Amino acid sequence: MRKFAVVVSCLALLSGQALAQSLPVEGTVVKIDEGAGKITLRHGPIKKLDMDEGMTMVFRAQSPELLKQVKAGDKVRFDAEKVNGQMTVTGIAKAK
Ligand SMILES: [Cu+2]
Repeated sequence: MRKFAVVVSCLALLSGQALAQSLPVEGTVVKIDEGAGKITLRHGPIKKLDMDEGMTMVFRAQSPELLKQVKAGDKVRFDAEKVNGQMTVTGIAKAK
């Protein structure tokens, strides 16, 4: 049983890293507001959203689960899209 647990945790780690690499934007979590479903991120340029320079801004979280994966002060990688006119984080993971 112990061996099985080790294998499972390795898989979880690997998929976490693969996920982080598929997330194109680097940032740092400034603040999380779980009640409002919002996250404040300091981030680098996001060309597809016409942000040519880094900035600090509030994003809506696509799902509440996203906000449980990181905390204020974490360095992260994330992806964002404009959904119904609102800048929305669609994926986020703690960066190494
Ligand atoms: Cu921005």
